[in-house]
Amino acid sequence: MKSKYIRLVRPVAWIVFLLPFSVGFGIGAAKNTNQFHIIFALIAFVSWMSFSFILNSLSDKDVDKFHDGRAKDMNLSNQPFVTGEISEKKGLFIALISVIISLSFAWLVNYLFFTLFIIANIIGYIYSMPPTRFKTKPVADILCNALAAAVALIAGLSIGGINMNLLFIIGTFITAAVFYIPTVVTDYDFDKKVGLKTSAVFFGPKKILMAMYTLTFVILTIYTIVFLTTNFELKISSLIIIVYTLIFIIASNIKFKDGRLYAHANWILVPFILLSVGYFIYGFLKIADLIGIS
Ligand code: GPP
Ligand code: MG
Repeated sequence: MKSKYIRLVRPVAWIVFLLPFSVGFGIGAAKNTNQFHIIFALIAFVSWMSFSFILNSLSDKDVDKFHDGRAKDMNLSNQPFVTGEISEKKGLFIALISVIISLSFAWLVNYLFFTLFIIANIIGYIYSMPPTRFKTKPVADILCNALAAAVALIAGLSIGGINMNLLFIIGTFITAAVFYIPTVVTDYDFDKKVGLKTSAVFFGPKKILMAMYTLTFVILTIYTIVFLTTNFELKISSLIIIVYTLIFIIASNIKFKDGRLYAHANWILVPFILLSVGYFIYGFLKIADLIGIS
């Protein structure tokens, strides 16, 4: 089994937020982007994720013990607060160190990046921890993830600091909501059994998937406008998002049977990691002045 610290912070699951962050980095990067800022930004990102996932494991300790290993990056019943390999006190201590590192390095990037990382860490906290524990509140669970993805995108953009497009940012927020919905529908049986009132449990899987189709229509409209009105790299990005969202929606629809959705985590994880790597390479090529944009 993986190290208890890996099971504590769940790096594979970070990929979900790495994608908007790397898209932002790729699009925002420029010839004069400070390379130290990229390293500082990555440390801030990793520590933010570590903080958010430790708190999530801690607050989910009593429900994760019933997890059967399905549809996740790991079998959550093996997370170290469930197995007792890491004490709550030690976990909280590592979380505290993580948030301090995250904000300290964010401070070294720029003011906007720092402000966004304060917000990102607050979202990580209120999503999992009482009294808010938004992961168990209908709509709030979706909004937290969508907002965290949008914040990650803007933070990524702010590293290089160019090419911010409001419509593209709004599109990212809605796209993140659309990608989050099937995951919460997949968790439906488990969340219902353990008494968590997520959006899927509250509205029912069918209704929440209907909301997803409506939002997909909004996404297609937004990215079509971005495609028609912006430069080459935003055009390509819009096209990628349109095509992948459509494939994802159709795949989710095919897999939805008898009011249940059993979607393997790899439908998200594999394309997300490939796209993240692609955008990082693209950003570095721009910084090295090997690619120009028009
Ligand atoms: C997983 O939540 C944890 C996160 C999505 C981290 C939250 C961080 C943000 C910045 C929003 P979960 O408990 O709903 O899912 P899992 O069952 O995978 O732990
Ligand atoms: Mg959890």
